[in-house]
Amino acid sequence: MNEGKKCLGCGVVLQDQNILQEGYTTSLENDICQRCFRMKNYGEYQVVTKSNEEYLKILESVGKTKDLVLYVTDLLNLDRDIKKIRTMIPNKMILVLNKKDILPKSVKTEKLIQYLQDQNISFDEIIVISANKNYNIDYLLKRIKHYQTSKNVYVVGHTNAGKSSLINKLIQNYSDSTQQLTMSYLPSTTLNTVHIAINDHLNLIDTPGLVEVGSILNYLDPDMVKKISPKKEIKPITYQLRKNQSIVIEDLVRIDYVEGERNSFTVFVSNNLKVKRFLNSTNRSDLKDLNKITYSVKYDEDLVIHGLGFIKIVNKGVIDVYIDQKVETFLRKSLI
Ligand SMILES: Nc1nc2c(ncn2[C@@H]2O[C@H](COP(=O)(O)OP(=O)(O)OP(=O)(O)O)[C@@H](O)[C@H]2O)c(=O)[nH]1
Ligand SMILES: [Mg+2]
Repeated sequence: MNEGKKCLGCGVVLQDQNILQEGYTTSLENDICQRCFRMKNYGEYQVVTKSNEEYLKILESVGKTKDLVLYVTDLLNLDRDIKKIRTMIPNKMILVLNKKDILPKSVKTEKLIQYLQDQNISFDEIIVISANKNYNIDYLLKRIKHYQTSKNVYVVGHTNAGKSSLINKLIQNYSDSTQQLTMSYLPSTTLNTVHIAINDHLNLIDTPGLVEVGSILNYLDPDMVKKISPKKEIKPITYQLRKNQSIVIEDLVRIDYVEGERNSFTVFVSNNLKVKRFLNSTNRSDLKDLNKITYSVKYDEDLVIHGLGFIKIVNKGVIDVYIDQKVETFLRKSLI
């Protein structure tokens, strides 16, 4: 394939030979591929499955530069292993916590920053933003200027964290460019690096996101992916559960409270999802054909359902979680 012109939306190398392959466009005169064109103009989304091999190569090459890196992660789906990317590349790095707008307004920025500082991973700074709501973007730009070591600043992180959305916001706010990176609620939107000159002193480089195999996003159809992706502030629902009661989220996950005193479960997922409570779960078989994992919950922990959200559980107890076995779940110290 020619190593020539790249799509300005997603970075894929453009080609006009094979409609079934990545990067197809009807004419090489075009600036974006057909997939980006359709996503931008018709909201028609086309799923691409990407391996992480290329991603790791890109990270490796970023690590060979001395350039500043923005590591973007989204607050509803905080990377389980923030250390991983940090230890892979030694660059100066700002941890950018995106999508502040979907957490309840009562959650304080300082508390989120403290939560991550407590994990003892070295970042030059941790900054909370919302790319969609333009929150704290001015401050982020100031800090980029402060830390940058050359013109180039790389933007990395898992898929769907909002890297391209952030860069678009910076383009919109601070440059004359009309270039728009392609954004979508589906994983693997950006397919290769894309360079964007914000001004003479700042060149942002978008990268494809790391695909996390444990994320539920990989296993749902596009409509459902859209439904589980919150656009607005989440209105958490709290359930007081006794032993043998359950919470069921759509037909995605069932949580049985099997052992413990009366306990409080607060569900942080998209408001579009139906959440039900069973007052007596012993006689209900809903979703019990899914894979079961039993957790012993300690005081004040979140059950994280990768890609979907989390459930804050206040007291200790034992829960059974029924979920597709490909989807990763885990406990962590409560975020909120
Ligand atoms: N609520 C909310 N949604 C956001 C925000 N930033 C991005 N999103 C949404 O998150 C989804 C993913 O955004 P992208 O910018 O495509 O994410 P990305 O990190 O570039 O993803 P890849 O290219 O696949 O690696 C889209 O549905 C965005 O609208 C934000 O600040 N708040
Ligand atoms: Mg992207």
